[in-house]
Amino acid sequence: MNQAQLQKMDETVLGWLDDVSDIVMKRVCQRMQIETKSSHRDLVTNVDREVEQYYVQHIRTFDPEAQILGEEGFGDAVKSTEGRIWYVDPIDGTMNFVKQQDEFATMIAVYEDGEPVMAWIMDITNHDVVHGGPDFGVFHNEKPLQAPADMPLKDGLIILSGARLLYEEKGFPELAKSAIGYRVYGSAGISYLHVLTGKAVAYLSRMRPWDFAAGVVLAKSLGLKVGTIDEHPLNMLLSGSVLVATEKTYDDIKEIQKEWT
Ligand code: 2AM
Ligand code: CA
Ligand code: CA
Ligand code: CA
Repeated sequence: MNQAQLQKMDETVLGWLDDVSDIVMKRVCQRMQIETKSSHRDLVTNVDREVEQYYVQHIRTFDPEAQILGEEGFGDAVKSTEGRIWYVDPIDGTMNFVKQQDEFATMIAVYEDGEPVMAWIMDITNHDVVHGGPDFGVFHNEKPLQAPADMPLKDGLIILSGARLLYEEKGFPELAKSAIGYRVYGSAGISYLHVLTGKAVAYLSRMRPWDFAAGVVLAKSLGLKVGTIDEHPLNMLLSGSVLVATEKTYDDIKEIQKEWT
C-alpha cells in the first residue's frame, strides 16, 4: 500500500476508535450483560459484541475484499493468511473492563499475505493510542514514537500472564526472578503499550492471533524483537506463546530458556 492509502487507513481507524471509546465509556456506567465462555474466568459482555459488530460493519465498507478475524465471531472463518486480513479484539481485558473498569484496550491489526501493514492499540479509559506500521512509522497519539532503550532483563520490568506464572512450573517464575520486577496487567493491549513506550522490557503470554496481532506489528515497526518461546514460529492463525522484548532482553530470555528446556 502506498503512503496515501496508509494515511487514509490510519485516519479512518482513528475515527472508529473515537466512536468505540464513546460507546464503551458510556456502557461502563450501565448494567452490562455478562456471560462466560470457556470457564467462569473467561467473560464476554454485550459491549464486546457490540464493538466487534461496529468494527466488522465499518471494515466491510472500507475494505470489502478483506477477511476479518475477530474474537467474538462476527468476522470470517479465516483459513489462510493470503490477501488482507483485519484482526479485531473489540475489548481486550474483559475481566478488567467488568471488575476494575479500567486497564482494558481495543486492538486492530492489518496484515497482507501474513506480513504486518498497520495496527492500533488504544487504552480506552485514557484515550491513549499507539498506532502505525513498518512503512508508516509509529505514533503515540499524534507524536512519533521513538524505539525504547535497549535494556537487559536484569534492569527492566517484565510483563507476564498471571495464569502462566501461577500454573506453569517451568520458565515463567525464573523470568520474573531474573528481571528487576514483574507485572501482570490482565490485558495484552495494555501490556503491549507498556513495552512499546519503554516502561517494560518484555511481555510474554500465550495468546490467540487477535491478542498479539497488533502488538507484533507495532513492536516490529519500532525495532523490538518478536518471537515465540514454543517450538513453533509465530503463526498468524494459531495460538502461540508470543514474546516481545528489547533486543538485549530477548537474548537474555532465550539464554534462560535454554536452562528450562
Ligand atoms: P480478552 O480479555 O480479550 O479475552 C488476560 O486475561 C489477557 O489474556 C487478556 O488480554 C485476555 O484477552 C487474554 N485471554 C486470552 N484467552 C483468555 C481466556 N481464555 N480467558 C481470559 N483471558 C484470556
Ligand atoms: Ca475474551
Ligand atoms: Ca484479547
Ligand atoms: Ca477480547
